Amino acid sequence: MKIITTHKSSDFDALASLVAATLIYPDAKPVLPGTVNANLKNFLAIHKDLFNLWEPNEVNLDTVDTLICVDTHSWSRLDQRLSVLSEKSDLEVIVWDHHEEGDIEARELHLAQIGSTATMLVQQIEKERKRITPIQATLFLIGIYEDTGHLTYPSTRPEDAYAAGFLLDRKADLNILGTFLQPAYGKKQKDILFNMIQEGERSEFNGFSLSVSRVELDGRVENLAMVMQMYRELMNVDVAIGIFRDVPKDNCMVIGRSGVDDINIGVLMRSLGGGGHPGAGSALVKGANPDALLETVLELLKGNQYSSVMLSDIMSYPVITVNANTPVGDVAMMLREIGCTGMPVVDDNENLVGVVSRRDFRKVKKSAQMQSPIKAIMSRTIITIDYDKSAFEAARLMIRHDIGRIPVMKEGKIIGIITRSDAMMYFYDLLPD
Ligand SMILES: [Mn+2]
Repeated sequence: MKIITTHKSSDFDALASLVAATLIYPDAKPVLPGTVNANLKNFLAIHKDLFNLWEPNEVNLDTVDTLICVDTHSWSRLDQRLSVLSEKSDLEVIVWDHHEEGDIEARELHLAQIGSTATMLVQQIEKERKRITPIQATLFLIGIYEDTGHLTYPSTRPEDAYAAGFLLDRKADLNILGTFLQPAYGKKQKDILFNMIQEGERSEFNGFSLSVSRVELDGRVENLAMVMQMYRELMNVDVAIGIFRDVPKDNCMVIGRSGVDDINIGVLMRSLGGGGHPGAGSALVKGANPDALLETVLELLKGNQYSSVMLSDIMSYPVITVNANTPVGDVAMMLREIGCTGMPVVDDNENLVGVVSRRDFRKVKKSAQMQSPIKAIMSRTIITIDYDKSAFEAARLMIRHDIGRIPVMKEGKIIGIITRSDAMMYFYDLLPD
């Protein structure tokens, strides 16, 4: 006999994967672990009969020759009643999982770095052209949405969004989905936020306002990121830090939010082993003492290691400039050779006197003009930025003046140039460390 199973404390991705696997392996029995999470319990209260699920003690394990594991491949995460299977030497094992770690050895191992396991199985269903009902499509979509935070978590891959599109096309019902997915801001989140505000300590550092809260959680809570966002807004501070200690798991989740250019939360979180963006980030620290962790965070904040990347770190240099008397034709050739769309124009003393970009060459009407000095067609409105300003400021200038490159100045001299792609590299966190 073949059975399919998934991890205990099953969530929607687990159930979705379990049911999806029955379409790929129609001769296998889906075995749901005895413990499922609260949302799933509500869902099953209504939908259980539709899926023909089995309990572990309803299966004669002696006759099981094939085990298909979905959304986990760790023996310790399976229902304990199935653990005897680990001693079967001739057991055929097939795994579909998006978790990297696991100790179940499989003959057929399907692992992917993807937002949800349901996505992997939906891809397979699509490939095999299996028919799915609207209810199945709804369940699979709930699985994907739950594990990807409605396609917003950083772990989300294009495949998750494609699978979601495929399921909507197969009539997944968004109303049902809304009913069973935990409301983003529910009672649990409200209680946590209330506690945080009551206990939040407001302080100042390096001229910025900061609010910090430590919270003890009894297990996993969804959407803490959103709670943090609201916390920073309500406390009305530049920087907000939350340390959430998951007591049963003995780990701490640090979540930060910053509303100012000079404090880069992503950099701070990276030094704690996490990640993020200038305005928001998080890190999961195992076995940490929240007080010690808070101290580390404060030290990082105060110790300048957080400090926003300065333009001089991300700008392009050396800058290729052109003398104002260079003939237009020569400049055109230079630009083509170096593959640039524009460059700063300087006088004989290397002072910036203008900028020339491809657009300016449209002013050239007669070929004789190719001999004129570049200063005849260059643009004399010069927008520059000082080297100690932030990437945010550079981006704001680019948007306001509709320009794609800004000379970076130090004591009146050009020391570099910041382009749109430099700024994008920064905002999308693509800078090499
Ligand atoms: Mn999952």
